Amino acid sequence: MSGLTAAASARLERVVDAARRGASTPPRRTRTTVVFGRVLGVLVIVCFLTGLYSHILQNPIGWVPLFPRPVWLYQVTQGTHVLAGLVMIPVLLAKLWAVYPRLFAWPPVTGPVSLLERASIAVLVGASLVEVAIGVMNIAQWYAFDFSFRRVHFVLAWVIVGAVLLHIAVKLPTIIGFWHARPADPEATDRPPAPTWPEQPAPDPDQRPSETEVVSRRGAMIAVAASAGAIFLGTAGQTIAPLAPLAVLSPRRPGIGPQGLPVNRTATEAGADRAALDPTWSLRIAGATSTIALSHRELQALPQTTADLPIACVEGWSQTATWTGVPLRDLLDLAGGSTGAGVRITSLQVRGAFSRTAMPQVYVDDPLTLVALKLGGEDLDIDHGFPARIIAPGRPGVMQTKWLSTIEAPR
Ligand SMILES: Nc1nc2c(c(=O)[nH]1)N[C@H]1C(S)=C(S)[C@@H](COP(=O)(O)O)O[C@H]1N2
Ligand SMILES: [Mo]
Repeated sequence: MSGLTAAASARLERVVDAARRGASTPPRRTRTTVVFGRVLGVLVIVCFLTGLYSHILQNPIGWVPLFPRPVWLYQVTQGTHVLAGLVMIPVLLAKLWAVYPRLFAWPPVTGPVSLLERASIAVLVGASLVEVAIGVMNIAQWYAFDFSFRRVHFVLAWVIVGAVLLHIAVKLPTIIGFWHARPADPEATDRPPAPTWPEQPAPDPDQRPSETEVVSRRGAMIAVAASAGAIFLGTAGQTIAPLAPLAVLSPRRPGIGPQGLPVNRTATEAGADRAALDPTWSLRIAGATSTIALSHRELQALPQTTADLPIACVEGWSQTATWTGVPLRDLLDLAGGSTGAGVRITSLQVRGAFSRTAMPQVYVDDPLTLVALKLGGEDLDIDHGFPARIIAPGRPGVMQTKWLSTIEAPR
């Protein structure tokens, strides 16, 4: 038994030793780590802010104002969110590769600060990997897990940002020390000793990296930049129209689908097809003072508005199309106007999420919020929401309810 333990600990020592030696290979030099760290930091901030924006649009907070215009705002923020998250993958892996020997540093913890430091790194690494992995699964429409993607993605985002802040706080003395040691002070030859686990050690002018080290470090950077670039080009076309032909890595591409527009969930999948094709269908609208029901023909007889508006899916694809329909506020006016408290919208759909949405008042008031009947001048395809769907400016695709059944202003 004790022989086994001894063998195991000898083996562990060898692993730790090898890992430590790995730490001194040129591309893993601290500067590389710092560069990857900064790029990662920027991508994390971009993803966090754009993600927060998307979250607020879907879960409005009373005092936070919402902006329907510019109509392409969400298209840009969410496209950026998904692209930054995808490009992050090679950078995250490179950062892991660059710091991995430190994970074997011995002793693992030297005091309360180092404990905090190591804990923040462990949390950061773990949470980031899970965050990116479930994000990729989601945009690939592989909904394999039972938990709510949005809730977990949101909570992990805060965990990651907290760990980053903790990480920076712990490193602050090193960072400040580095800045103080830096000024061109010719007397400052006796620099403070480089900390044993520095993120940004004072550069030692006597130890310039050799030619080969520079090349391999550059090689590491080029490899990461190339894979990040390939991921960008292979997916950006899902939201940046001119790049569409290159979007070989993206699950949905602009222009592919009925009426030249992608579909997230078909009428059959949603169990909405029978009710949607029922000739006795009518849209029930409850306004401030009365409730009316309008048939497809009656809706078509009202004054129509045509506008170019994007469908901008939370999963990162977006496409602008020409929609024609009746402004929602005109319809509410036929039922006594709105109540100022937004509207509740229900779909004919019987299966799956998104059959109900709440629409805040700013969108109800916007003249471009339409009960759309046509797409590109033709009646809506059933998979785009025939007989009528909502299309509002600046809102996530998931709230652009298809196969409308009722619209009610809470009284
Ligand atoms: N009733 C209903 N409306 C819905 C959905 C749905 O599943 N059910 N999917 C939403 C999502 S996630 C998106 S991105 C858009 C896609 O619109 P499209 O299929 O017309 O392109 O519709 C939205 N409207
Ligand atoms: Mo979506």
